[in-house]
Amino acid sequence: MKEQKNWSLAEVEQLYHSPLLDLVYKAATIHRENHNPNEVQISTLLSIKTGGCPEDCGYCPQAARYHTGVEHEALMSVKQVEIAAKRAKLLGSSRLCMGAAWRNVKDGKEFDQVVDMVKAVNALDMEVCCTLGMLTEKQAQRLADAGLYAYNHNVDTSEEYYKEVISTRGYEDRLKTIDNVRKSGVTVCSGGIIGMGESVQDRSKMLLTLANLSPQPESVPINALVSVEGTPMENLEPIPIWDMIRMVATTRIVMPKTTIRLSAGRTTMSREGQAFCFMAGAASIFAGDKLLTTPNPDIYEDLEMFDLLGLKPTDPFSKHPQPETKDTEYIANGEKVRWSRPSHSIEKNIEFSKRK
Ligand code: SAM
Ligand code: DTB
Ligand code: SF4
Repeated sequence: MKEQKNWSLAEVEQLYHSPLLDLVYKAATIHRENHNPNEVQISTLLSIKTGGCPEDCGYCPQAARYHTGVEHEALMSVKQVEIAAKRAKLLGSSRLCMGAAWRNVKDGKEFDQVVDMVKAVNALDMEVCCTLGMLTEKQAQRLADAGLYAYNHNVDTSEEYYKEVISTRGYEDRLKTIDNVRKSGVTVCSGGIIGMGESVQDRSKMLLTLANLSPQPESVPINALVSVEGTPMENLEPIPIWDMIRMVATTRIVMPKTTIRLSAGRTTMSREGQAFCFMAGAASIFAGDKLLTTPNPDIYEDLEMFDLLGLKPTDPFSKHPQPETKDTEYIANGEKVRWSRPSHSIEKNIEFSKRK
């Protein structure tokens, strides 16, 4: 296997600042060598537990200490999640990312319920991703055993700028959770936000942190800040689209095999701008009229954009095989549900080959 390149800050910054068309051309070439350039994954976000978070992330409308108008909502039931996942799948989503406004995962009834949600969505033949805050190695292993495909935990920015944005936890806490996820065998999804007042050097340092993880994250979401009234970042202006294009292109070059996700902030991006991002290596969008709590483009407008650009939604598990689950049952609405493997599953294939 080809050895992973160790990037330096000067190299990443030089890439970011290179003439835009050279940068995009280089990124697009690498993208085509490693991915199908006409495929973009449609993913859906689902806020399974909203608001009331004890952390002080300066960008986040779900932090309890800011008055943003986000209503606190208790943890959803497994049945509600199943219904939302089926709906998302019908609209073309192959990945469901369940987000909880938690500082960290606590063992107990609520975590057991999330484990059952993971089993239920995996049974629908969709990639299941969770973003629940900090996680121990043991908790990551439980999610892996339930069939979790990916865990999202963003580094968000450079280590230096992180202190300006969040005071209730440190950068090393983020890296520790990412390491716990990696050890469990679940794929790693980690990226960040641009437009929080950080410098280009901070953006480059963030990419350097991610690119120098070994192995590199399978998935990197790039968010543009959605500035929300009531948060300390309420007055920040949206970033120019050129910054997003540069960020996507640089990410593509330093992490050639990673799936880059064009995440928050698409409501202010034109179709031309997004097309440029797909050209530069973005291969996923979050679809549906809501992200976790903030607005997102209308799904039918996104599907029209796919048509216009000739893009095809990516099938689930095209990059990594579907995870196995260790048990066969989960609880939905107080009732035990038998785990039903999708038709192309290993077990069914074995059964089928035995019959022949
Ligand atoms: N509580 C968990 C955590 O912090 O890891 C999971 C949920 S949190 C909302 C997931 C990610 O959403 C954050 O790490 C951040 O990158 C992104 N995010 C939150 N608010 C945002 C905003 N206003 N604009 C852009 N991205 C945002
Ligand atoms: C990620 O990097 N972006 C998504 C997902 N991972 C969880 C979340 C975006 C949230 C935007 C703010 C909100 O809607 O509350
Ligand atoms: Fe809480 Fe996550 Fe929002 Fe931070 S980003 S306040 S940890 S929900």
